[in-house]
Amino acid sequence: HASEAHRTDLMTITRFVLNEQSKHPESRGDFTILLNHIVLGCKFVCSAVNKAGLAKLIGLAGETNVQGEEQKKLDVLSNEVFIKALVSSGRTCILVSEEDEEATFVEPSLRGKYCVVFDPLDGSSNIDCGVSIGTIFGIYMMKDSHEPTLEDVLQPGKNMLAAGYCMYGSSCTLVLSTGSGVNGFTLDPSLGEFILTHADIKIPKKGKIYSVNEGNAKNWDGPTAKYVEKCKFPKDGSPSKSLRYIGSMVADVHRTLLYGGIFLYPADKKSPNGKLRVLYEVFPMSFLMEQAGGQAFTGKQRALDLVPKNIHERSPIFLGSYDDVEEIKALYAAEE
Ligand code: AHM
Ligand code: MG
Repeated sequence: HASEAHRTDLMTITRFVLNEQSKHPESRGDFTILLNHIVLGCKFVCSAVNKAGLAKLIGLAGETNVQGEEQKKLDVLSNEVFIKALVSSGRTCILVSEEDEEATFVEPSLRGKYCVVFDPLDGSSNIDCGVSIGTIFGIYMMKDSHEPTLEDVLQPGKNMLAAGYCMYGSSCTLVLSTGSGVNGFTLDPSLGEFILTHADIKIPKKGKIYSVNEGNAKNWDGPTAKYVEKCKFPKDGSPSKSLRYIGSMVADVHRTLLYGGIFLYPADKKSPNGKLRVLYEVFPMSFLMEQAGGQAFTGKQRALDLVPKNIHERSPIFLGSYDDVEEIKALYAAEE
């Protein structure tokens, strides 16, 4: 009985990834071990976010608690947890975090073959008011296992082996792609396990929602302005689109993935490269979008073809439903 199987035969994220990896005869479980450490970080951050209001973890950086220890801000704490979990996995070599100016090179005795780029807690403006925030990550394989250099992480997004995010929202949801589709897992707090709840996510071919910070409109370029105008006042008789904008990339992208539509963080006159970071925001989300049947475009090219020159580089990004991104591509092509 299928329904009974659902209740007793739990597809945890570890089991799921082990199944996937078993298709690769050369795999020795290293990826599964790495992922387990990422999952540990996500569970920790989830629990810290849930307790944040109560435990006064928020906004107290610099202050001391009763034990005389310094209280850490949630984003600083999350970063430390991920760095320590990733290093101790023994499977990583280079770590790039939004929180750290410099990349972390893992000491030789703990070194593995993977590079992880991540934003431990994205959506900082939403932390203090309890709105959804998330962790974003991407995984590369070292080019060669000799001396690691920054070149190992300054690779185009299409070279990523895996990417994902975890959203700390009304439930804790981890969305992952290892390059063969996209799957979503929800944390069962009573088990402490992520259970497969969204198998093989495909983004609708066309959506009814656009998602952008319209407060920046006065500084937009022509194609972005034209596109948003079309969303509001379509000339072809199609219905106008709804606007949804949380200001938390993970939440805005998650909704876009499930409901369809487009998420935009364009260039503007004040920030000619947009706001979002190539390595740990734009690439992982673009990887997931493509794996779900959508597209990701920078205004000039396929986002995953970008080759970043430095680890904190930014890029404009338009991502979401295939047809919607096709429209913005056409507007940029007409500009040239
Ligand atoms: P952060 O890394 O400081 O949290 O900034 C990234 C966030 C994204 O989650 C979100 O898409 C974007 O910034 C929102 O920016 P804005 O407030 O300019 O609309
Ligand atoms: Mg961020």
